[in-house]
Amino acid sequence: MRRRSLLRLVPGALAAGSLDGRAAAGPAGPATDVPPPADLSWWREARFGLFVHWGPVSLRGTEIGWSRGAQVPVEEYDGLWRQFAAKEFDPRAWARLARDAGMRYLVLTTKHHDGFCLWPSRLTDYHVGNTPLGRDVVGELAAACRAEGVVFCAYHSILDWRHPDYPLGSPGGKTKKAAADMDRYVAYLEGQLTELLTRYGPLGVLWFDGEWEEPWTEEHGKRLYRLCRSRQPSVIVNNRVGKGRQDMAGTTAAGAFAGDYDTPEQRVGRYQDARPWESCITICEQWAWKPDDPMKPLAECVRTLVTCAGGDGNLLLNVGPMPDGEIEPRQAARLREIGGWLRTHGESVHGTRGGPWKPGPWGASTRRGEAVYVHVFDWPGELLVLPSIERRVLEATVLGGGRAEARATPGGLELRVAPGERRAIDTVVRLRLDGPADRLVAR
Ligand code: FHN
Repeated sequence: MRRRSLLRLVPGALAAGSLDGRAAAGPAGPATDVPPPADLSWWREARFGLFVHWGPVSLRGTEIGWSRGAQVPVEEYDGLWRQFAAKEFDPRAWARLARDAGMRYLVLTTKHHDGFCLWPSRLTDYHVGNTPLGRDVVGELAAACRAEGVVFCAYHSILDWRHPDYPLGSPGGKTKKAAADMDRYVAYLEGQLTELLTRYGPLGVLWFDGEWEEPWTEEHGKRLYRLCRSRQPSVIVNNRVGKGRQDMAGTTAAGAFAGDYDTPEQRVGRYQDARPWESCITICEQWAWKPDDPMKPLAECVRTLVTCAGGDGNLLLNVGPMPDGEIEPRQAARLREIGGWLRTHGESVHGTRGGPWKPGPWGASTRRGEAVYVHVFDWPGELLVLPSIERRVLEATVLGGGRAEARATPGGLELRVAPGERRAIDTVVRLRLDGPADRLVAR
């Protein structure tokens, strides 16, 4: 991906009263030739979603898209659909797993960089309908999500290294196609998005990707954004629709068309409350399934979620289902463990905003109404001392049970929880304040 030398981070300074549901426009003000950003309030409340990278490539256990013409010869890669039977594919089980993990939305790769479509598109033969599986994965999963109360969302790659009209090819966009026709490819892309936007009911988010290559322009991005919002006015569209994303930090360049939110990748975004963001991170290392792929421990998963929420952002945690259609049992078990933690601590994540104390080596904080949740990962000692806030603490308790003390001193707010009552992963101290917490300045 094209990398910019200088990382220009969006400053996290909190202007009092800016914690509302609507996405702020890009740093240089709203692009006038696209509709205003969508309403992100449900999505911001959700805080936690499941990312699913899946396709015939899972039969090879190599990385989706990128291994085409690299670890896997193009011909072999493009022939994998013939063995894609996925006999254990159970969309209801995927949706239920997301719900049990405490996730509120699910983003499925409808088409990744390899061009394979997980719905029976009328615009190509290279789709799941022609495989031994033969089922409409998008359609069935959208219905299953609705049945389980999980918002269904669609990932879609703008680039397509297999499509003859897309100018660049595998491996990794490093080859050129002499007979390509980008206008014809854009018509194909827009045609497929129209299928997705008109066949499967409301989509929560359109999660675009693969916008970084030269053939795709900002004008293409704005046109696609207009198409999506005209078909589904409430669909949320990420900042990978145009050319505004700067780098893997996922923030948007000043003045660029920004879509509705920023997308840090494989890292937790920095504290930012003026513009929504969501970190996408793999539960293992690869996006698509790989045998024995090292998996993140529970503590890391929980702390990553909490640090995203403490930075006023979302976490989209990724799994790659196996070729038989099952989500690997150890990954499913990890997700349920996260769900178990959220059953006790969910009030300190869902429906909260980040701050008033920005994430630090000690942990992070979140807030809602008159409550502030201090998430302590590592106690610096007997006390944790935080900068003072312009509110009195009326009561301090430990979520899940346990006593806590909060003492305002000239040196700051002192928090104390006896070692025996602390939690290994995250001790969540709930502070009840003498008024709303949303106007407290983050620091
Ligand atoms: O190349 C893709 C990658 O396979 C994966 O889909 C991630 C998810 O955000 N995005 C791209 C890399 O930036």
